[in-house]
Amino acid sequence: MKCLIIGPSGSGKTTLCNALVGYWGVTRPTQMFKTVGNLIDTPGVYMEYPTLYQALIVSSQQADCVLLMIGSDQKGKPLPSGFAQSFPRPVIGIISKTDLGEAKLEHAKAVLADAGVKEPYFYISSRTLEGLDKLNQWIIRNHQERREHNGTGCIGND
Ligand SMILES: Nc1nc2c(ncn2[C@@H]2O[C@H](COP(=O)(O)OP(=O)(O)O)[C@@H](O)[C@H]2O)c(=O)[nH]1
Ligand SMILES: [Mg+2]
Repeated sequence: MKCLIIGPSGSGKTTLCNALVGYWGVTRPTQMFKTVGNLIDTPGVYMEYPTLYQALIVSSQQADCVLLMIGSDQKGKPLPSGFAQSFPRPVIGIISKTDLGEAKLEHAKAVLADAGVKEPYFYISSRTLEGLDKLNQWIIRNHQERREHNGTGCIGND
C-alpha cells in the first residue's frame, strides 16, 4: 500500500515520512517526489500553484490513497473548496503538529472539511509522536489487506 502525501509547505510532510522510518533530522524544502517507506513525499510548492495540481492528481494514480496533511498552525485558506474530489483515490485527512495545542485544531479541521475531506482525520505530532502508531498501523493494515486481496501489496512491480 502506497500513500501519496500532499499538503502545503511547512505542514510537516517530510518530517512525518522521516519519523515513520526512524530518521530524525532537519528538513529542507522538498524539491522532488520521493518515496520513503510506504509514503511518497511531495514538494509543498505543488499545492501553491493551481497549474501544478494536475501533477499531484496524475501521481496519485501510482498510489493507493492520498494523505492530505494540514498543520494545526495553518493560517488562511491553503486549499480550494472541494479539492479532494479531484483525486481518483481515497483522500484521508491528517492534522499535524498537535503538540501546538488543542485551540489550533479547529481551523485545520475546517480547512479539511472545506476541501471535501471526510472525517475521521488522523491527529499526529512528529515531535511528541502522538498518533504516529495509529497512522502506521492503519497503513500496515491496509497494506496487508491489499496483499491478501491481490497477492502483491503493491501497485506496479515494486
Ligand atoms: N511543533 C511541530 N513542528 C513540526 C512537526 N512536524 C514538523 N514540524 C516542523 O515544521 C517545519 C516544516 O516541516 P517539514 O516536514 O519540512 O514540512 P513539509 O514542507 O510539509 O515537508 C519544520 O520546521 C519541522 O521541524 C510537529 O509535529 N510539531
Ligand atoms: Mg517537505
